[in-house]
Amino acid sequence: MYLKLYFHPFASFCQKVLVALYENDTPFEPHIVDLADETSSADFKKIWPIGKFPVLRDDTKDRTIPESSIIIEYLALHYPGKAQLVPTDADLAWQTRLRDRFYDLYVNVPMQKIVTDRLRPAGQNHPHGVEQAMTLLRTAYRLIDQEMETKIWATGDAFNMADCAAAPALFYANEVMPFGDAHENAAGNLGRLMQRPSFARVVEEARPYRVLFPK
Ligand SMILES: N[C@@H](CCC(=O)N[C@@H](CS)C(=O)NCC(=O)O)C(=O)O
Repeated sequence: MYLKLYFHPFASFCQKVLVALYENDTPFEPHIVDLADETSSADFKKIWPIGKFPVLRDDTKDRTIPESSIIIEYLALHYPGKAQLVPTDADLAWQTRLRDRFYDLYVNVPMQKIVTDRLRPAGQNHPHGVEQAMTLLRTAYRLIDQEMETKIWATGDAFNMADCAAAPALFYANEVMPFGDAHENAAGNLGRLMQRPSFARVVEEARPYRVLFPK
């Protein structure tokens, strides 16, 4: 029985989990959710009423697992592969979780705020929220740029869960607020992530949906 993944190929948090699955060639049954479609959205909310994806369903263990980081932790525990995405060393593990939280909360979330604001109907925008998101993103870029001066991947030499989080977050953030010349190390990091076969595959699979991205 395959693991089932409820997701959308263009959604950044879903891409984070796809990277993790592809890193380990973990077999899964894809279930694409279209939140814009009433039936698809209603069916998905029967599985996870919060209505945010990705969500993993493991019928073998009768478990429903939401939240991208928790899904990756679950996979590392129950379906491990060649890539150790959550280090077993406790000290490295907390550093990985810290960087994972950083990319989710201070890059992915503000990036989404900027993108979703562009999708709002005229007159329903939230300029103050967007300004706050841009300020947060600017600070995050500065910190990432400092960190990546000496690192190959988010926590050092090994690719792990924090890099799964970093890849889509940085990819889309660079679209809405380009790194520019001031953040060469962050740009270099994104370049490496894009060369990584797991993320290159994710980007390729999301290509048909790029028209959805607001200019
Ligand atoms: N903390 C969640 C965030 C998930 C999330 O925000 N997913 C977005 C797609 S990238 C979503 O479901 N958006 C639809 C909505 O908010 O209605 C995670 O890490 O999985």
